[in-house]
Amino acid sequence: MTAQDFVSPDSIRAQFSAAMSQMYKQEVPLYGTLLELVSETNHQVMQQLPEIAEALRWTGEIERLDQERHGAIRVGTAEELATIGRLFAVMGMQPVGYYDLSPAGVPVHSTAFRAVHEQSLHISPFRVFTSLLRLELIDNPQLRELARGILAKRQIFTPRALSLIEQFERDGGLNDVDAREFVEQALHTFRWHNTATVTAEQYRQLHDQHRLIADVVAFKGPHINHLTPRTLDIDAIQVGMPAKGIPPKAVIEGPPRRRCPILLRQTSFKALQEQVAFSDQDATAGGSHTARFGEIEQRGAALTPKGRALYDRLLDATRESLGGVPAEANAERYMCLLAEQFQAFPDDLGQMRQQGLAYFRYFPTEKGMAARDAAQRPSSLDALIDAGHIHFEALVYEDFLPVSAAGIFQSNLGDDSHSQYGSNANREAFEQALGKSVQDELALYAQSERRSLQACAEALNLASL
Ligand code: OOG
Ligand code: NI
Repeated sequence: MTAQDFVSPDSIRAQFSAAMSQMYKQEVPLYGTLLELVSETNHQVMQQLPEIAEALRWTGEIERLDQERHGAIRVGTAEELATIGRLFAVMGMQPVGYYDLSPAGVPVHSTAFRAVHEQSLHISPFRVFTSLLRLELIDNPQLRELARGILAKRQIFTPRALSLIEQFERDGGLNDVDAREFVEQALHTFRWHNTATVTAEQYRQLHDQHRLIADVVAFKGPHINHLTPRTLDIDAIQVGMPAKGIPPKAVIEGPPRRRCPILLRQTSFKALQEQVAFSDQDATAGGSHTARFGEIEQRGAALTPKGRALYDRLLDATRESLGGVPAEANAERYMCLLAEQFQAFPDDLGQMRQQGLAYFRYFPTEKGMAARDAAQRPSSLDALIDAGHIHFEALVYEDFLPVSAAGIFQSNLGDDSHSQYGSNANREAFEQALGKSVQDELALYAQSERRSLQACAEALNLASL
């Protein structure tokens, strides 16, 4: 077997993402409805605002938009997390970022598995927000042991998936036939099971401690709990959802509506109540569980540390002046306060660039190319931009936001979950469970920006930029 015969991990990821979407459409029909709404809205936006389509054409995002989605899973043990990491590596996905959800009363910490290079992201931007249950945060020792014992007995991967992962690690790749089989086998880990592994009474105990604990512990595997398409106008989606019979959560998480979107805005619809059979009951006993929900997101510019600090400060100030957590009752006031606070964040790509608030991608223009051998021409980046030799667009944010993720968790778990765990970040323990460190997303954006500057310099025949 030579490297030429291996299917690229990017292509395996694209296949897996398509297969996952297909599976989820069958499992959760509302997801299909949501996809239609998002696709209609995206077409409308591109027709009505050709400058948005133009920007997406520069960055190539226009080609990835239709297949853009992220999923989320919650695993129960360190071994499960480590093996999930190896499974995603077969698809070219690396753990990026560390998210501590404990301040929001959710006993998990998380990372996002995704491709890290812009060329790979262009082929498939599929990402999975992956959370690890933190049994150490459960204060009831008996329940902790019950959960530990149940989790120790389950195997969330098929034997064939495990052997294909080993084969990939040993040989350095998978051929076409093996890659297809891998996709099919890997999918099993993410399926929904309508039979629980615990009795109705055990489920009740786990559930009473925390709904999320029941969701992780009581089932055969880490069912994918949502799959999120990317829209170009989340406000239109929020307004359009009820007409399609989909009730949205009260507020859109993240920054307010802007001309130049930043980071990530997300909304979701409440979890579905689904029938399950507990191990001591049959399917007609009326058992149920709520786990799976729908989510939609709009992505904008990746922010530099300076931009991110400004974002965090404005978001904190908004929450402070609201005097509580945004919910149904204060939703309108929250969105007003948010818009007010964010007036302090420049809504113009040029200003955001000059003030060092966001990361960018740079492209040589036709004019720049025509002048590449001219004796007299500007050579600094700013001058080349002013002269129209270089065009820039914001680098899209590929990651998640902890406050938003907490809001999504909470709306899906019911607004009644409180902050009972305090702040308990423990990145070291997470990385130890994972068996490797998570990558720094800011470093990845900076590298991507650097590469685009280098490519520009080469194309324009300049020593450097
Ligand atoms: C994950 C919630 C977070 C996001 O997009 O921020 C999330 C979960 O509920 O498992 O998906
Ligand atoms: Ni999500």
